[in-house]
Formats: sequence, C-alpha cells, structure tokens
Amino acid sequence: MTSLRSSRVSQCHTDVSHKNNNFNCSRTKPRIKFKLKADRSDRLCSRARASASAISMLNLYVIIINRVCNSIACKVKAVSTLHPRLVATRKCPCSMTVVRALLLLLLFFCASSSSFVTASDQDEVLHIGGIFPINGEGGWQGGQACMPAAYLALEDVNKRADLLPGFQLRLHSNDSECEPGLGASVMYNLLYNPPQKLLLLAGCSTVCTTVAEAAKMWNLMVLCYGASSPALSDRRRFPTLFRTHPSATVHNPTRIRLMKKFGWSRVAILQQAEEVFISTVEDLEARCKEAGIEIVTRQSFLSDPGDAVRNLRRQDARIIVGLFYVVAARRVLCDLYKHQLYGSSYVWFFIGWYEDNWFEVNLEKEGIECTAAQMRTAAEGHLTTEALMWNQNQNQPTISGMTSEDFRVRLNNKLRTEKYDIDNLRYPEGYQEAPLAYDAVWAVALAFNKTMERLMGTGKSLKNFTYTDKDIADNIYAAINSTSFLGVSGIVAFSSQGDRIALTQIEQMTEGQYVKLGYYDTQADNLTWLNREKWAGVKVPQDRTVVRRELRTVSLPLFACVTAVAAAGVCIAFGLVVFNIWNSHRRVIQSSHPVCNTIMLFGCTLCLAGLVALGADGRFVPQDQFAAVCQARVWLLSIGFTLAYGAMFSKVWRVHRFTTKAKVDPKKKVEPWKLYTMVSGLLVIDAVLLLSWQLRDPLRRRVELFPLEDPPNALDDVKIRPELEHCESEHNTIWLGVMYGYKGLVLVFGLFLAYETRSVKLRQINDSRYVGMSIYNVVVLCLITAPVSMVVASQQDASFGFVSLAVIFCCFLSMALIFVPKVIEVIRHPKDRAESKYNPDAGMSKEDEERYHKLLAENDQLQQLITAKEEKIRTLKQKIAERDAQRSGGQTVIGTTAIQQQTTIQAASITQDIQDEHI
Ligand code: ABU
Repeated sequence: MTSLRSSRVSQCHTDVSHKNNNFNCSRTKPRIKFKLKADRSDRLCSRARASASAISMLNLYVIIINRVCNSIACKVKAVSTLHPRLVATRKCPCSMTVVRALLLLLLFFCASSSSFVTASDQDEVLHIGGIFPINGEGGWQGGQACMPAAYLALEDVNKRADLLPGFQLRLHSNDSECEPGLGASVMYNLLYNPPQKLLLLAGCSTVCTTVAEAAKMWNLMVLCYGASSPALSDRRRFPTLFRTHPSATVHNPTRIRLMKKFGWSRVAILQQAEEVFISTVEDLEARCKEAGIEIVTRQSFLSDPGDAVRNLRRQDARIIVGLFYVVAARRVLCDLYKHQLYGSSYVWFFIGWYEDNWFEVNLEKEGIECTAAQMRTAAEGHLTTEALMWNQNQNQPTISGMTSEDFRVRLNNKLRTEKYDIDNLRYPEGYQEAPLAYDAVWAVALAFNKTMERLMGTGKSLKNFTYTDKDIADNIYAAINSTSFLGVSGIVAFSSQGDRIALTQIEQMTEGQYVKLGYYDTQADNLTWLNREKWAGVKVPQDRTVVRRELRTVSLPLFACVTAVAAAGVCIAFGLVVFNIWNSHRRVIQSSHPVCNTIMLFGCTLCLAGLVALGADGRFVPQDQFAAVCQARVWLLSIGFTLAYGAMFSKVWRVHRFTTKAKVDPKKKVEPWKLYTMVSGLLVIDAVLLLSWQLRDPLRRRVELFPLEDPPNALDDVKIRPELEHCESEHNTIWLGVMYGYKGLVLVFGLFLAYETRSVKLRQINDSRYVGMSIYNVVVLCLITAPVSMVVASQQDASFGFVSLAVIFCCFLSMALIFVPKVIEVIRHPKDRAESKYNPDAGMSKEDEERYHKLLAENDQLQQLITAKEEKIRTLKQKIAERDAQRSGGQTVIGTTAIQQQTTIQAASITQDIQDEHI
C-alpha cells in the first residue's frame, strides 16, 4: 500500500486515451459510467471492410470521380468548401480534366490507404476480451483502476513495432461487478459476438473462477490480473488459466513467519464465506499445524460479522487473521470497535490490498454505524501482508521502457482525467493491482508474439483461431507459460500452476498511516525487517490472556486458631486420661467405666488431629502428597468419631439394656467387655468401609476451577483462575452415602437410647445421664454440619471453619460433661472415704434427698427429746439428793439405797421411752 507514498518520478509520459471505447466519468463521484458499444461497431466495421474488398477498386474510383465531377458541375455545396473559387462557375471548366485527374489521384491514394486500413481491421487485429469489476456493491471493484491501466498497456503494446508486427491488439471489455453471474453473462457476450476472441482478461476471484472454469470449453486462455483465490491454482479445474495476481496463499508463509517472530502460537481466523478466503484459510490452517500454532477458533460470516466477532471475544482470541473483501472489512472493523477487540491486547492481520483510507470511506453509504474516528481507533496497529505489486526498484526501466514510477504518473494522469481525486489520495479501487493489469496485457502481447513466431512455419495464424482450434490454444498456452519479463509489477513469470511468484511486504497502521515494516521472500525464507513496529501497549501483545492459577487455601489465621484450639483439646484429653488412670481406684471413676471414657478421649484426640489434616491444603502439602492427606483426613475423623461416639453409645446402650430387662440384679456389675465389644464392632465396620473405599476407589486430589477473575492490579492480559483442592474418588457420592448412612444410623440410634434412658440412674454406670447429654449434642451438631459442609464445600474458609467448630464443640463439650463433675468431686473430696460416702456421679435423686432431709429432721427431734429427758433426769436426781439430805439419820443408809434404786429404774424407763420413740 505504501507504494503510493513513494513519489519519485524519473520520466513523464503523455496520456493518450483509448479510442475504441467510451468512458463517462461523473464529476461529482469518481465512478466510471461505462458504455461499451465496441462489439457492435466492430461488427459493422468488419462488414464494411468485407464489402469494400468485394468491389473492384478501379470501378469504385471512377464512379466516385464521376460523381464528384457531376456534383461540382451541378453546384454541389460540398465542392465549394473544397474549392471556394469554383463557387461562381456554373459549368465544368476546361481545367476540369486536370481537376478530375487530381481528384482521381487523391481518391486513389485515399482508397488505397482505406483499403489498407480495412484490410488491417479485418485481418490484422487480434481481439481479446476483458472483464472488469467496476460498479458492484461488494467484492473487489478493482476494474476502476485496472481497466485504465490495461488500456494504457494496450496503447503501449500497439505502439511497439517489434511486437505483433502488422497486428494490432484490441480489447473488448465490460463490467462484471465482481458478480460471478454477471461475469458469466459478459463472457458469453464476448464469446458469441464476433470478432473471435483469442484470450480473456478477468479480475476478481469469484468471476475468474466462473470464467476460467468455463473458458476451457472454448479452448480459450484466461489471464487474471486481479484474482487471489488459491482455488485457482488447481490446474485440473482451470487448465487454461494464468494470473499476474499472486495467490492469496503467498501471505500465509509471511503470516506464519510474523507469528513466530512475535512468539504467537495461538491465533484465530475470521473470514468471509467466499471460496477465495475459504481456500486461503485451508492453506493457513495446514501451515499453522505444521508450525505448531494453535488455531483457537475459525469464524466465518456471509455479510454480517457481528456474531463472529462476538465469538472471537468469547474465545479470548488475541491474534486474529481477517480475510474479507473491503466492504466486509469495514463492517468487521466497526464490530470489533463495538466489542473492543482492539488496542494493546489485540493484533489483527488484514489483507494488504485495500486502499490506504479504506476504513474511513463509504461509511454512510454502506450503513456502517461507526464514525470515521472510531474506525481509525479500531484500525490502529493492525498488520497487513500483501504481495508486492509494484516493482520496488523505482528507477529500473521495465519492458515498456517505463519505470514503475513513470507508470504511476501516467496512471494517475489518466485517473485524473476520469475525475478521480488522486491529488487528495483518493484512489479508485484496484489501484494497487493496476500494474498487474498493465503487465497482463503485456504478457498477452508477448505470448501472442511468441505464438505467431511458432505458428509461422505451420501455415496457421493467430487470426485464424477458432474456439475449436486446440492446436493454436496449446501454442498460446505454451507461450504464456514460458513468458517472463520485467513489468511494472516486477518480474512477471508463471509457476506450473499458472501462479505469479512474488515477494510479500508487511505494513502496520500507525497513527492512521500505513508504515512499511519489512518484506518476506517466501522462497528464500528471508525476512527483511525494518524495526518500525509500534504497539499500543508497552510490549508486544500476547496471544492469549495469561491465566495465573491461584490456589484457594484456608486462611492462615483461621487455620492457626483451629490448630491451637485442637492442640489444646488434645492436651486436655491427655490430661483427662492421666486423671482417669490416676484416680482409677475411686468409686466415682470406677463406676463410670474409665476405659470407655479413655476411649472417648482418644476418639476426641483423633478428631481434633483430623482438623489439622483438614486444614492442611496446597499451602503446606505438595500436590503429589495431597492424596495421602485426603486419606489421613478420612481415617482420623471417621475413626475418631467412632471411638468417641461409640464409647458413649455403648454406655447408653448398656443402660438401656439394664432398664429394659425384666429382672435385673441391682447389685450385678456391668461387664466391661460388653462395652468394649460394642465399640470394637463399630470400629470394625468403620475399618472395613474405609479399607474398601481406600483400596477400591482411593481418594485423589481434584481441582475445582472457578471463573476467571481480574487481578487486584488489573492488567489487560492477566487473569486469575481460582482453584480449590478437593479430596474425591471416582464414585465419591456412593462412598460418602455409605459412610454418612452408617454413621447417621448410629447417631440416630444413640439419640434414641439417650432419650429413653434420660432419667435412669445406675450405680454401675454413674455418668450415663451426662453421656446422654453429650450424645444429644454430638447428634445435633453432626446432623447440621454434614449437609452444611457439603453446601459450602466450594468456600474453603466457611467449610473448614464450620466443620472445625462442630468437631471442637463436640469434643470439648463431651469431655466437659463427662469429666468435669468427676474432677470437681475429686478436688472436693481428696480422701477416698469422704468421697465414698457421697457419690456425686450416682447423682442424689429427689426422693433420696427428701428422705435424707426427713431423717435429719427426725434426728433433730430425737436429739431435742433426749436433751429434754436428760434434763428431766438431772432434775429428778437433784430432788432425790435434796430429800436424802433432809432424812439424814438412822435410816439414812437404807433409805439412800432405796432412793437410788428407784431413780435408776426411772432413768431406764426414760431411756426406753426414747428408744421406742426413735424406733
Ligand atoms: N487483490 C485483489 C484480489 C481480489 C480477489 O481475489 O477477488
């Protein structure tokens, strides 16, 4: 594209407009109104020429002379214009003979030259057809510039005496609008209307495809000056096709080379649904695969690219190769502006043959909803790749004697006469390809020249070519195939597929202008890089969003707190085990089945240790050891639960058995083995289930992925992918169902037993009521925690916090309920005897308490009664003593003895009274 910018002119050529065709160029719009009556006029010319040759030249001259003389003699007006002095003369003067002779000579000369022209028109003109896309709505309307270029070439070729000597090349052309149907119609018109065409020029891939596919039926060569479709490189499908336009596949090695240069290995493709782009994409896909470049998505559209652009965004496409005609390109640009697929994170590869200002023209006409400024913004930074279509050596004379810059000047002049605003850089479509059209005509002339030489000895001539003449067609084919010359587009040569071999150039839109970045020679794999690229961001855009995986772990403070509390719980449990053993001789301990309590404590310890394992996630544990942590969690929590809860369960179970048996010896002891058997039974079931789970379907690390999140310091191309580790086996739900089912049953049954024995007191199991309370607590917490923890499983902190709280609460409460009363009792009554009188764990029932208080009250009454009787005895003794003192004398001794006996009898009688009362 930037070849437009190079403006060195070494030589100027006068513009000569073509004679046989009629162009009408509107002044207001640089759009060609194109009327061609060439076929009809040619037909008439041929007929005229044919009749002229049939009449005897001499007769013709005589007739003409006589007529002229008669006319002169009979005051014909026209003669007066020839010779004003004769106007006054009424009759032919004597000198009429001289005039007659002169006229005869003149007419002979004219007739001779006319006879020469007529012969030339009839026999020495080689006709070719031209199909130019000019006034269409979509596609490539490159005929706007290519047709004037072709006619320039025609003039130049026809001027060359050494080329097609004695022959003129004539072009019969019409507009195809880049519509294959219309193109076919133009072709049939060219073929079925005389004169015989020797070759067709065509432009626009869709039309070329149709024309070239049909032309082989007429043994007609087709030379495409503006068709890039890789599909045209199929020699079997298009055996008579050549093109000066390189195949669009020449861009693909360049694109791949650039992708490698910038380290892009993930690209997307957006294409218009046309064969030219489909076949280009197929080639690109194959090359990407070969180069290890992933094509993340391939989106295509017919006319509205909206959905396709949206999909690109959804797929997080960053490097996008866009293949579409320019009208569609404007729609794409507007859509990518709307969906913000531009800027520092995106790189678009567009086709390089759009005109320089393609993104800001025709917006209103085509109903584009973006402003020119928005289009400029969206277009900024995109890359283009294009085959070089102008000879890069601007001072190098080409086959026509012009340099490419001379050609540019001539073409510009010609386009100016057709009212294109070239001076304001408003170029018609196809300006880039104009050298290809120019060189195509030269290639035709050279090939015809060569064919003529070849046919010379065979008695055949090009002018005798018919659509059934395979021999001449083969000769033309061979001649084009071997054509090679330096044209204004560079070296013109054709590959075995009829393709043009070309260099590609890479450009970038920087501040609204195309800047040349470099060239790539596919054949030599040589990239010439000018280091002029500019990116909107600070660095080369990345080919994908950099996704940083971030493991969601349990928050450290929470884990630390839980670990500290769990450690404290473990210490307490060990302390209580020691307490249990230390005081094992005491009845309060003995009657509570200390081994069961120790098992319970051990279970609590395992559960608390399980909490540490539960919080030990990817922060502490390497991935390869995570499965072991998963197993540890399950084993610790499950076995811990079974031991702690099983111990309590077995106690309430025994109590229930005692209360439900018809006759139980109250003094009968509870055999400890029965309790241990219960715990062991539960433990065995647990172990069997866990072992089967572990062996058949072991727990593994499964990572749950969350939607992408923006990092705190949001960078365009970095996203956070949160992930959370889970312990799961293949049939996780089944195993969890079995485990929860089994433990749920034990919990519910324990709850039932605890409820049933809520007011039962057994001397043999003195703490059964506290155990019952503990069971209530565990059941309620477990039944809440299990489902809740499943619901919040994706929130690591909530889940861990909830489970930890439940386990800690259960363990601490159970230890407190079972051991605190015992500890208090032991502290209160450090001596065995005192403690044995009052058994706090036996729990004084209400009746006992009432009876006790009643006995105390009775005791008080009796004490009072004894005190009263003793007072009475003392009083009586005092009276007796006084009486004895009054009776002192002879009978003193006898009397004293009698009184003493009586007093003793009375006292005995009182004591008896008291005893009776007591009884
Ligand atoms: N460079 C113009 C190509 C047009 C086409 O292939 O249809």
